[in-house]
Amino acid sequence: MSDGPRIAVVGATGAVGTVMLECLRERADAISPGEIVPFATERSAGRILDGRLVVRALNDDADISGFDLALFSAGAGTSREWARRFVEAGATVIDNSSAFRRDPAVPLVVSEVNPHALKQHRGLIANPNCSTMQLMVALAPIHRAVGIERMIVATYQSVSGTGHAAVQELDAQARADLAGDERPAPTIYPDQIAFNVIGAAGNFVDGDDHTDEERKMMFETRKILEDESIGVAVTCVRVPVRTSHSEAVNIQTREPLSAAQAQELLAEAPGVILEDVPSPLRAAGRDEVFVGRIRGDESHPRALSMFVVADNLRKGAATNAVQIAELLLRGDLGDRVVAKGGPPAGVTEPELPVADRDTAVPASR
Ligand code: NAP
Ligand code: 2RA
Repeated sequence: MSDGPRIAVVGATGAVGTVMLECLRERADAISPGEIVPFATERSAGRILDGRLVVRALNDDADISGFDLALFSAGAGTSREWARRFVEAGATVIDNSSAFRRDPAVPLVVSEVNPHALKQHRGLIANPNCSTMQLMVALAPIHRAVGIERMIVATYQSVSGTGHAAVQELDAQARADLAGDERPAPTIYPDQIAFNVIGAAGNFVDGDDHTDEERKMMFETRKILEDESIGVAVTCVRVPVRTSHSEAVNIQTREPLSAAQAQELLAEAPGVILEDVPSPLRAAGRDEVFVGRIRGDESHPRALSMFVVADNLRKGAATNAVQIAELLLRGDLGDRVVAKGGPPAGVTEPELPVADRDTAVPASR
C-alpha cells in the first residue's frame, strides 16, 4: 500500500461508481491512491470489485474514519445522510448527486471551466449533473470570448443516466420485442423505452411544468458560468441509447461570432474534440466532449447551432470527480485535501428516489 490518499467510493457498485473505480485505476499515476474502499448497501456487502476491493455496507457500524477523499454517487438521499458525516470524520467529499449543488456554500465545479471555485470549498464539492457538465465544457470558451445571452437546448439522454436498473430495463424490453415475446412492463420509466423516445427526462416536482432535470441545467449553468443573466430554455428527453448524452444546442451570443470563429475557439478548448457529426456510440468510454455541426443560425445574426455529445458516466460524472480529486491533490488550488472549517451549509433540493431516477408514474404532466 502506498502512502497516497485513502479514498472512499460510496455507491461503488452502481453505474457511476463502477466507472469511478475504472477512472481511479486509469489515472493511478496522478492520484496514487494509498487505499480505495468501496461502499454500497447491505445487499452488496462482501462483493469483490476490480478483482480485489471488498464492498463494505454503509451503515452505522461502518468505519468512515481516516479517509482523505470520499467520492459519492449513491443518490441524493444517501449524500444528505452521509456526506456531512464523512466531512466531519476528516474527508473532502466530491458528491455526484443533486443534494448540494444549489447550496451557495458548496462549489459546483467542472474541472476545465471553473477550477478556481475549489478554493472556496469547506470539505464538500458538488459535481454538476451530466447534461450540464458536457454543455459547460463546450460553451464556457464561447461565453468567455463573446458572452452568451441565451441558450436553447434539447437533450437526448441515455438510459445509463438513470442508473444500472434502467439499462437492464432497456435491454429486457428490446430483447422481448425482437424475439416477439411479451414485453416486460416499464418499472423505471413512465413508458416503454426500447424503440421509443420519452419526451420528459426527470421528475415533475410540486406541479412544476419543467422536470427537475431541466431545472438542474437552468440553475447549474448560471452557477458554473457565474452569470445569472444567461437565459436557458431546455427540454430533456430520454432516448433508447445505453451510454452518452447528446444535446442539440442553439446559442445567442452578446458579440457576433461566426461559425468558423466558434470552431477555432473550440479547437483549442480543453476537453473538447471537434467532429463533423458526433455520436453517442463513438463518445462512449471517452473522457472528452465531442462537438460538431457548428453552424450559423440563419434566423438570427448572433446565433449559432451545434451538437454536443459526451459519455454521461465518464465526463458527465466519474471523470470530472476524479479530475477534481487530482486538482485538490496537486495542491495548487487549495492548501489541503481535507475539510476546511466546519460542515457545509444546508441542503436545498427536494428528496428524490435513489439515483434521481425518472418517475415511473410522473408526479404531474
Ligand atoms: P445506480 O446505478 O442506481 O447506483 C446506485 C449506487 O448507490 C449503488 O452502488 C447502490 O448500492 C448505492 N446505494 C444506494 N443507496 C445506498 C445507501 N443508502 N448507502 C450506500 N450505497 C447506496 O445509480 P447511478 O446512475 O450510479 O447514480 C448514482 C448517483 O450519481 C445519483 O445521485 C445520480 O444522480 C448521480 N449521477 C449519475 C449520473 C449518470 O449518468 N448515471 C451522472 C451524474 C450524476 P447497491 O448496488 O448495493 O444497491
Ligand atoms: C440523467 N440525472 O437523468 C441523470 C444523470 N445525472 O441522465
